[in-house]
Amino acid sequence: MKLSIFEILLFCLLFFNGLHHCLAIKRYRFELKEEKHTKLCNTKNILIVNGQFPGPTIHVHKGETIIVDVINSGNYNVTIHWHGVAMERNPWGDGPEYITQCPIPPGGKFSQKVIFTVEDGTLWWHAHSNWTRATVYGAIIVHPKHGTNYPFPKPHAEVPIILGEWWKMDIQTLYYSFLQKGGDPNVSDAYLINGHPGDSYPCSKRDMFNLRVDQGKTYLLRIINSVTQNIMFFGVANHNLTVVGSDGSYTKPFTSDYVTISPGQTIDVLLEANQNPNQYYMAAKAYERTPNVPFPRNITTGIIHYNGKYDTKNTTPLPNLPVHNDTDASVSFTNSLKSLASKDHPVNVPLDITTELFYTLSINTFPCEIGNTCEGPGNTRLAATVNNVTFENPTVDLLEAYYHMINGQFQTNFPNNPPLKFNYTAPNLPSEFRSSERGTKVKVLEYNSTVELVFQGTNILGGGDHPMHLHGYSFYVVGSGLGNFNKEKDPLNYNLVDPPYQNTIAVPYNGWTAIRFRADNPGVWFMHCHLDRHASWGMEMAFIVKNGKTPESHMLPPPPDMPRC
Ligand SMILES: *[C@@H]1O[C@H](CO)[C@@H](O)[C@H](O)[C@H]1NC(C)=O
Ligand SMILES: *[C@@H]1O[C@H](CO)[C@@H](O)[C@H](O)[C@H]1NC(C)=O
Ligand SMILES: *[C@@H]1O[C@H](CO)[C@@H](O)[C@H](O)[C@H]1NC(C)=O
Ligand SMILES: *[C@@H]1O[C@H](CO)[C@@H](O)[C@H](O)[C@H]1NC(C)=O
Ligand SMILES: *[C@@H]1O[C@H](CO)[C@@H](O)[C@H](O)[C@H]1NC(C)=O
Ligand SMILES: *[C@@H]1O[C@H](CO)[C@@H](O)[C@H](O)[C@H]1NC(C)=O
Ligand SMILES: *[C@@H]1O[C@H](CO)[C@@H](O)[C@H](O)[C@H]1NC(C)=O
Ligand SMILES: *[C@@H]1O[C@H](CO)[C@@H](O)[C@H](O)[C@H]1NC(C)=O
Ligand SMILES: *[C@@H]1O[C@H](CO)[C@@H](O)[C@H](O)[C@H]1NC(C)=O
Ligand SMILES: [Cu+2]
Repeated sequence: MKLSIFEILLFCLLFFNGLHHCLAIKRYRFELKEEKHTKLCNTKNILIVNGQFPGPTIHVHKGETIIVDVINSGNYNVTIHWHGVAMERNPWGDGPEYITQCPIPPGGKFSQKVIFTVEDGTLWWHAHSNWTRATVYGAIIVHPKHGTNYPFPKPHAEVPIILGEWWKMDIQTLYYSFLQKGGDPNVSDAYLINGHPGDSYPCSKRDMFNLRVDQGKTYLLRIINSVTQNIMFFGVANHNLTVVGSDGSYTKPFTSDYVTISPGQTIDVLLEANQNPNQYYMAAKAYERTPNVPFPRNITTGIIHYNGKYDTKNTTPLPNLPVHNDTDASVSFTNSLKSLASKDHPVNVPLDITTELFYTLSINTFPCEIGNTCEGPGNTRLAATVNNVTFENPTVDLLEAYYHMINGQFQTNFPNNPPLKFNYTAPNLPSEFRSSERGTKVKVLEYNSTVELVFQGTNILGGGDHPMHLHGYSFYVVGSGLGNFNKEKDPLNYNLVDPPYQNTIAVPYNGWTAIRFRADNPGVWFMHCHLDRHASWGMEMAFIVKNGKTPESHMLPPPPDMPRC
């Protein structure tokens, strides 16, 4: 079919909000396929994009729209999510399986329109279908608008540092065995930096990420945590890091010798190559506070390699990272994040709150099926909840069910408060608290309502840190603390001046975190813990944000090639 220029222009105006966007539109091709990869002396097939691991980096400028043609040449259903991209009015392209779309079947294709608006900095993309994200991920770099600069001196070079995880076994096998046994998943065999385990793992001595630097120059490291089961500490030996951004938003610069980064988060840091020419380790390791939760204890390493002549046999020490259960170190880094709050990068924290929500986050149990044995405590099956509801996927995705009013897929009675008030963080909570209710419940928000949501971690079954991720929005993190949230006292200490603007925030172990956002992006938006085991146990829910009154505040129509269930 041939289109006339007039038809092309009309098409542009209708679908891409104007000609400029249409002509500037960049297309990416993402082909997913199982391919051979070697790590830790073991070769196996993994699902990857365009033969690359980590996958390709997407480069855009602030405010651009791109189209990614996702082609599934693999053997399993899959979906791709653009993590941290608000996707204004376009939940259709967001990606979470059974929330905004049905999976792309093997042999299928879906062209996702990814709409960038306010995002500025580092984000990432990953699969959002069971645990396929373990190998399917890559960086998204949002450069400043043409003709504008960073709010810091231009670095000599920019480098994504993607933390990942590697299992010797197949991910589907891992996932099904996890679901079947009802306990914690088998821990991974290695952490990775840009796909490389590094020399603390036997068989990987030479498989190490290597960054060459010139003395006297400054490098922007765009750190992304794509690990599936742990918050991580990261650092570079003998070097301080100056944090300048997080989750696609600039921060007030601050200096630290380590970074705490949750799965889902990005942290941008400036590394000044200001030491004697040598080789210096970078390293990452797990933060895990919950006693008895198994986690990989080894570190992953990479090398900062100064250009020049020196004796490379002089091994430098590893960076001095906090101990694995140092909650103070984890929390104090996160609490240092502040928005830039400048004239060019203002904050817009909602001050008049119309919708107050209080959500508890718990690890729970279900009885094991009769005749089966389960690995949860006392022969139970582990579960997890938000306000005591264990989320279950619908059979038709929520967005489709909402848009086409298909009955019976979800209920709109997600509770604003937990069903029971108790001392959430007290030791030895009664074992009756461990059971939960299964359901597919959503919270409906009026368009333009201003939401305050307080997450409260509970100590049911020992507590945990929960990196909570909201799709469709970034939110201001106005407060956080250890213990129980105090409705009278804690709001007095909220930061309403320069709170960080995040899409993922770790609710501390037996603590709370308060976030605020304006519900001005209509659609169906998933919210979940970004530790995959907690999400798979049910620590998930979704918001439906209604359309506003004007056509510009309505969801866009669905694209013609939405995958079907
Ligand atoms: C994902 O997991 C569910 C069970 O939770 C299963 O029914 C479904 O087949 C899985 N999808 C793929 C692609 O493995
Ligand atoms: C998980 O780990 C256990 C203990 O190390 C091992 O026996 C089991 O085979 C592993 N499971 C899978 C699916 O590999
Ligand atoms: C962890 O690191 C130690 C010391 O480098 C090494 O001996 C050990 O084999 C590593 N463990 C794994 C699982 O690779
Ligand atoms: C890192 O920063 C700390 C605190 O500002 C300072 O004491 C230390 O000397 C710095 N280290 C390096 C290697 O610059
Ligand atoms: C941290 O772990 C160490 C063992 O490695 C233990 O002795 C200590 O009590 C733990 N601290 C906390 C706060 O759990
Ligand atoms: C909750 O439990 C903690 C830990 O035992 C205790 O310190 C605190 O006083 C309790 N709070 C209330 C309101 O009972
Ligand atoms: C959660 O719901 C279950 C089932 O209704 C109930 O037995 C349990 O007590 C509830 N737990 C809490 C902490 O509200
Ligand atoms: C949203 O609400 C604010 C007040 O909180 C109001 O100023 C603004 O006009 C509203 N926007 C829309 C599109 O309704
Ligand atoms: C793939 O997705 C389709 C559509 O939702 C579903 O019917 C099918 O069971 C899925 N296959 C697997 C293996 O999960
Ligand atoms: Cu969690």
